[in-house]
Amino acid sequence: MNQKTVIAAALGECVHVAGISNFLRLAETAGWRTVFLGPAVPIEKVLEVARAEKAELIGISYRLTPETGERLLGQFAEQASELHEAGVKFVFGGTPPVAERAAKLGFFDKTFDGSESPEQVLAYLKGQPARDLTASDFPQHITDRIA
Ligand code: B12
Repeated sequence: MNQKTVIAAALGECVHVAGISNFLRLAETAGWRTVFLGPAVPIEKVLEVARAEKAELIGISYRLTPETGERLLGQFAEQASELHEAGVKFVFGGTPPVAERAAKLGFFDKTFDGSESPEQVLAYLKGQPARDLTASDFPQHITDRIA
């Protein structure tokens, strides 16, 4: 079965990539092929690579001024509308105020604001419905935790 590809980048002038690399690492454990475009990537470059890599999921991040982020994400959604209509999924990760504005665009399949646990992010990447975490999600014994 051919692997699905996810690409991810920090958009515009934002250089925050720690969260993106954590996300892509989880995506690898969920069986995705990952392409990391790094910090401060222009909109055009993200879309160019998305087409070249036949990405099925595109992750973008912005952690600076919320108002600037809102404008940039609006431009991104406009320029990515063709891919969006073709069924490519888009996800956003950022600070809570920017994530709130991203969610309001109604463009992103999912937005992450840092409050979600790695298990919840992994569940999304595996296409599993988000569910409330129970005690069993938090192994009680060190050996289980290490596993
Ligand atoms: C570390 C950090 C830095 C580091 C970045 C290092 C790096 N390589 O990423 C450095 C020192 C470079 C930095 C620089 C600056 N920073 Co800074 N930084 C932070 C900080 C503390 C951490 C952010 C982070 O990446 N956390 C990693 C977490 C989120 O990862 P995680 O939990 O594993 O994430 C999970 C999920 O949330 C999800 N996820 C997370 N990210 C993403 C992304 C995608 C695409 C997806 C799908 C999922 C996803 O999946 C992950 C796995 O489960 C934030 C505070 C914050 N809360 O954002 C401030 C913060 C973003 N920075 C801030 C600022 C102001 C700056 C500077 C302008 C400071 C300066 N004067 O130079 C510069 C900006 C430079 C620029 N042009 O971007 C402000 C922004 C405020 C604002 N409104 O603008 C913040 C909010 C701090 C603050 N409270 O003031 N910063």
